[in-house]
Amino acid sequence: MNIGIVCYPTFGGSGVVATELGKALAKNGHNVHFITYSQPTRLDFFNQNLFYHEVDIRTYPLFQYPPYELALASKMVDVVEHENLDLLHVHYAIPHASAAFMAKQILKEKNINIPVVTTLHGTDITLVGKDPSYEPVVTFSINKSDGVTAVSEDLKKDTLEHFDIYQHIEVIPNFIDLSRFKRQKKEHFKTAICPNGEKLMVHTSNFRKVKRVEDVIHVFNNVRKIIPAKLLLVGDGPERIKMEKLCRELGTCEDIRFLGKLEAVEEVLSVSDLFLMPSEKESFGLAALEAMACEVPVLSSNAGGIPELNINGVTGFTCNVGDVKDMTEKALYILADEHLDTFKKAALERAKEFDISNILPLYENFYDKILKTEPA
Ligand code: GMT
Repeated sequence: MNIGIVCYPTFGGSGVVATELGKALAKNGHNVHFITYSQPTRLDFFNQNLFYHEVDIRTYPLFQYPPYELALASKMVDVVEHENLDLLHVHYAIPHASAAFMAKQILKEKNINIPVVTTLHGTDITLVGKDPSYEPVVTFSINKSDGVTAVSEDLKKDTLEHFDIYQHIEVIPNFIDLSRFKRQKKEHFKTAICPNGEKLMVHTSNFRKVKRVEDVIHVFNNVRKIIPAKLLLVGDGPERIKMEKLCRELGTCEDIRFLGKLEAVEEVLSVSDLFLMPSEKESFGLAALEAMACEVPVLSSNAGGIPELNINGVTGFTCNVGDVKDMTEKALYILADEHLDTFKKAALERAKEFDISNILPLYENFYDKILKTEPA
């Protein structure tokens, strides 16, 4: 198949899923054409079946806001036509699904039918999409897609509850490449960070409000009063400065390291004992899956689709959003020497169910089904 993938090229979960999916499809013999405004962060290797097309965004003094959606639609038209694409797969509804609809209509005028698959990732539905300034376009472009997937049952439910959707939504969960995400021998790194055998807690995110990084710091602060522990914070974003201030106020700075946007996050996960994800909303929780693949148990909130991944009492615990007291108790339970290994093993076993080899065929079968459907 010749497949076009449209996504955000950044560190965000939707871009990571889209890029890793494209890479896996290419390894399976498909030609994959990425269409984005810059090279996707995880598109970091050469494969003869992988192609990248950059969206040219021309600005003009009249434009207070350069019309990215138009430039993207035009690029989609160009790539579909000249690379003979069979299907466009757009990740994140805004503005990719509506740009794809426009491209599809333009191509129809040229007697080209291009099926569009839209994957909903989370904030395009749970936060931004619901906003009245976007809702009508989001509803329309989901309904006009030829196929729609969501990354969890919870996200599907949320979409059907908040938007007037008549299109079927197929749930295809996030996945992990276990050949990359696995526990590596990095003991020297652990000794450098935890010289006295402290337990190592870790959080990775884009430091947006919805991630509740302050709960991570409060839970850590409570834990370290009882057992020796350190905390690594990976990623960066709008809440970072406030979080640094909070560490200073709590006097925890010497036990916390802000590592910024790390590419080789699996190296940090390889030496960690507990991953924290106290998010207010989370459609799936890809970062938690990456941790579990590296044998790290997860202490999370029970928001959104997280409980579909993190099994309460088995691979970690799921607590009510903001319940720092409960999270502290559960963190101490997991970190206890007599429990930790059992949780670590269970986390890995659960992660194996989401290996790319199990999830890739779900996308391929879905594409086949869409391609066999007569155009409306
Ligand atoms: O978590 C973020 O803020 C990034 C966001 C994105 O769109 O890039 O991630 C969303 O998509 C991921 C991949 O499908 C999911 O694993 C995340 O749970 C989801 N984030 C939220 O729902 C907040």
